Amino acid sequence: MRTLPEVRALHDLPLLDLVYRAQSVHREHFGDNKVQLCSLLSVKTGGCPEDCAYCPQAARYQTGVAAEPLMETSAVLEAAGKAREAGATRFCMGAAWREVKDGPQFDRVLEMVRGVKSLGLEACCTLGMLSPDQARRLREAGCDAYNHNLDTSREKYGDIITTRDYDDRLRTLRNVREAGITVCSGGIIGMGESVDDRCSMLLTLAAQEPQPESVPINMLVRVEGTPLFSAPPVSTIEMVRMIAVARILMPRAMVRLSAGREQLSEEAQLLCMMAGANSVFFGEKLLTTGNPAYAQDLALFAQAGIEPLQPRP
Ligand code: SAM
Ligand code: DTB
Ligand code: SF4
Repeated sequence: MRTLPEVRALHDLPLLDLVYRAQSVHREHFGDNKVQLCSLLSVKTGGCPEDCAYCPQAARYQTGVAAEPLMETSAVLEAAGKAREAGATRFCMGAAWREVKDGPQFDRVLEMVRGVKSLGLEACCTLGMLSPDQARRLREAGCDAYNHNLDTSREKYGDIITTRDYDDRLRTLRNVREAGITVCSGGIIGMGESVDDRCSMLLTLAAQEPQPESVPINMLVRVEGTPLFSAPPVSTIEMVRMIAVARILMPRAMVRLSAGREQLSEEAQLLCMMAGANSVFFGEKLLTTGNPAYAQDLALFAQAGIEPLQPRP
């Protein structure tokens, strides 16, 4: 599937046909009832110079998120240890930076990555733009994955973010790939984009060679003070369609049901899993907003016979 009309036709199939196709593709490549649990920690919160219209951490919006300095490594490793005890196998560290700058702060992030790896967790970072050399240093420290979202289509991008462009995003993804780090890249629905914008973003992701190993699909968390606070909400079914199309276009990727789970009923989350989602953020906080508590998720998985992925030996 290579053209936008083809992807759009898939997206618009009757829902049950679409979910059936996505579930068939999913079973062919995964054939199990496993879900990957990834824990997220904001290691450097707020005060970001970028203008991403959805983001509570952009300094220019009054959202009540206080800017904090980069966390100490010991505190990060304590959080990582707790996440592992709760059952997470991947630990993702997020920083509200436009880009990584060489120096003591980046050195500290490298130390965090080494520490997370020594706990037996997969290490993932999301730190903004990266140069080829910085990507290489992250890989050397043991970083397994780098999250850098395209967020929306190339056509829509300028309405959401003006302080960088789509090619900057694609360049960082290339630097990550070339350093031998796996790519985690996806986007957000609910920012006033059209269905074609959503399909176009998925097409761009799927056209990457190789395709991203991980594709987070976020439903906009509307945070007061951000320009998108009053964006109209998207329906659950739109989320299911997005996940199903991502699964069909990227059969081997971990498709992550990411931000927005607090707005989805448990049944809706299970429908997303039927449509091919096989990973979630685990723990009661995303970066600055809420997420279901550990116990709530574990109870849901137990009820549905979904098993958390075990750490790799
Ligand atoms: N600053 C880095 C960057 O932008 O690449 C890393 C952190 S940034 C917060 C990571 C991702 O979180 C964004 O690309 C966006 O997809 C997602 N995100 C941020 N705010 C969100 C919101 N309110 N709702 C849903 N997703 C959001
Ligand atoms: C991704 O796609 N979603 C996560 C993770 N990658 C870094 C972030 C979601 C952030 C939601 C808003 C917040 O908590 O600040
Ligand atoms: Fe900064 Fe990332 Fe938020 Fe954009 S999404 S404002 S780059 S923290």
